[in-house]
Amino acid sequence: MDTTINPPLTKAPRMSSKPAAAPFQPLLLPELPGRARRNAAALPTGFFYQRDLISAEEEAALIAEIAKLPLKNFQFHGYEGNRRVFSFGYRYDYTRRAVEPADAVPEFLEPVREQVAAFAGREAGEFRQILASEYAHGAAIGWHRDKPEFGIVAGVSLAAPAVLRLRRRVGDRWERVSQLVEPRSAYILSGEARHDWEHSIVEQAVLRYSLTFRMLANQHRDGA
Ligand SMILES: O=C(O)CCC(=O)C(=O)O
Repeated sequence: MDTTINPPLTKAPRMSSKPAAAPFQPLLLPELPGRARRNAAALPTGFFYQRDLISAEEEAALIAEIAKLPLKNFQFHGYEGNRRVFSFGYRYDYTRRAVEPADAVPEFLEPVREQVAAFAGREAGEFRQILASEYAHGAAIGWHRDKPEFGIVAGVSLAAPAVLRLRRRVGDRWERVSQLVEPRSAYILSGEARHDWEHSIVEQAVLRYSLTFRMLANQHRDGA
């Protein structure tokens, strides 16, 4: 990774156009199994969480637009995931193992991209990919690290909460922590959280949408 272009965030960013953000407060979940709870001392360096990044009205408008998209089941090396997705800006083709251009980012996503960028202390245009995901009842996302072609990653949750799990290998055990990601909240994966830890979303009990904003690891790839 070119860290001059995509450096890890080192401090909790602040939003500029909203009232002062509530202090960063990891929500360690009481229902975690004992082993995970013991390991859940702190969230990884480079992970940031912000409640109420967007308003309820903004959330409702985003859900209405996302529900209209031609969402398709997630395709992964010939397997079909049970969440449905649509990519803007760029998409990752798992067959070709490459980042490919996708539809232009639509107007309706610009305000939330601005809010995410303000939270991350970056420019909106740096978040070149936006992935809209729909998790119907029973949908989940397994353990993974985002592809190395992407840089800093941010997620906005809509409609329902979810449990975002994080883990990393430490010797012969897994260090684990979980964060409840509430509707209208945002999280950032940068630095260690992005590159050393895997993350997953626990199977959903109720319909949830998310928007995943990704920088490219090499922002110069298309002349920017
Ligand atoms: O829904 C989320 O917040 C997680 C999305 C995610 O991990 C991904 O698209 O790679």
